[in-house]
Parts: sequence; C-alpha cells; structure tokens
Amino acid sequence: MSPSSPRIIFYNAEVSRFGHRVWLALEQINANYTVHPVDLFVPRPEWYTRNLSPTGLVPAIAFDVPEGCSPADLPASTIRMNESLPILEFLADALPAANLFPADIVARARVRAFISRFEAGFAKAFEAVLFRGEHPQALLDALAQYQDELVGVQRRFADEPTGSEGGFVFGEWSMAEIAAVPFLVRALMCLEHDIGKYPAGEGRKVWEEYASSEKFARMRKYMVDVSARPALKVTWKVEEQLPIWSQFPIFKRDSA
Ligand SMILES: N[C@@H](CCC(=O)N[C@@H](CS)C(=O)NCC(=O)O)C(=O)O
Repeated sequence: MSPSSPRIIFYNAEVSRFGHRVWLALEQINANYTVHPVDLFVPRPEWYTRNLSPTGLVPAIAFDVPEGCSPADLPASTIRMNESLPILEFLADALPAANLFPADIVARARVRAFISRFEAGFAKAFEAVLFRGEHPQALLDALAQYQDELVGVQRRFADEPTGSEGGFVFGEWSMAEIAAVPFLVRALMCLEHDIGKYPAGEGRKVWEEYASSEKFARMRKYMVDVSARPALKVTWKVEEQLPIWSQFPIFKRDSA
C-alpha cells in the first residue's frame, strides 16, 4: 500500500497471539503502519485504557491517524478499535482493495464459520493446556482436528474449497490462516520445548508424535507452507519468542 494510504498505529506486544493476527494482516496488505509496543508486565497507562482498549488488552489500532500525532495523544476524531477479530473485519471493510476477505459473501460466511470453530476448539485447548495444565494430548487432538478441517473432513459443503490437494484451509491463503496461525506456531513451539503448566515431559512427548507420525504429514506440510509466507517471516521469530515464553510466569509449572 502506498505511503498515502491511511496511517495506522498498531498497539501490540509481540508475545500476543491475538496481536499477531492483526500484525499478519497489516504485513500482508503492506499497510502504512507503525507499532507502539505495550508492556504487558506493568499496568497499562491510563490513556491506553481510556482511548484505545477499555479492557487494557492488546491488540488495538488507531486508524487514519493524522501525520505527527503521538500514539498516546490522538485527536478525538481518530478511529480506534480493540479485539483482534473485529479489527481484522474492520481492516477488510476499510481497505477492500487489500482483499483480506473474499468478495463473495458465501465464502466470507464460511471463513467466519471456520474461525468460530477454531475459537471454540483449538483456541480453548491452547489455553487449557498451556495456562491451566490440562494434558497436552488435548492440543494434539486439536491439531488432528485442524488437519481434518484442512483436508475438508470437518466441513459440510461439497463445493467448499479445502487444502486436501495442498495449499491452505480454503485452498488459497485467507483470513482463516490469519486467525489461526498465531495460535498454531505458538502451540507447536511450546510443545517442542515443553513449555506450559502441564506435567514436565508430556509436551515434548506429544510434539514427538506430531513431528514423526504419518498421521500428521499433511499438517506438517501445511506448516512448512505457512512458514514460507513473507508476512509470517516478518512477524514470527522463534528465537525471539522462545526466551519470552520460557520465562513468562503464567506458563510456568507450579513446581518450576
Ligand atoms: N479477545 C481479545 C483477547 C486479547 C488478549 O487476551 N490479549 C492479551 C495478550 S495475548 C493481553 O493483552 N493481556 C494483558 C493482560 O491480561 O493484562 C482479542 O481477540 O483481541
């Protein structure tokens, strides 16, 4: 997008899987954006909760920001928004030329339905395992379910494009990946490195099954294709995320 496209300020913390959704979208559409980092280890500044994110959570955006404005002091007329999925929908509507969403309303509805299933399935398993210590088998099951989505097993409509012959959940890369991939890359990193509240050693065991079993061959190929996307290369760097996730108190075992 040209420098004359709307200026966006993106309030984010790189650890955030929700923020990563928005970051992926901004990168993919080559948006005219700057990042304002939010430190999740300290209380949010008053201006942030008052003006950008009433819950204090990241991500948030300010859209069409006049040149020279400070991230902490925006004119009252500036559009501000929080919550990752509504931000994605907003960007798709505000910048239609970027093609974040398919133009066809049936295809859009199907992407939304996929994201609803993802939120109820994989995203819940992610929290249960990593933050609450449920056995990581729940994440392996969620990966298997995702693979079923990818090849079309979980879906109902014969005319719906799938990734059964390669490619992505709807054949082409779509909002489905933007919503899901930030969770997938973090889940796989955590299992591989045994990070999470579950009993020590169990994450790595599950990851070894994922990494070696024929059952997950399609999913592994998908993750290779996902990792090759330019927007992912910019927004996901394991070597930077790993030290943060290894030290974050909410992922630490009680005995650790
Ligand atoms: N439903 C929100 C969830 C956002 C969220 O939970 N963000 C976390 C980071 S992953 C956060 O800001 N946590 C800070 C805190 O709890 O103080 C969305 O989709 O944007």
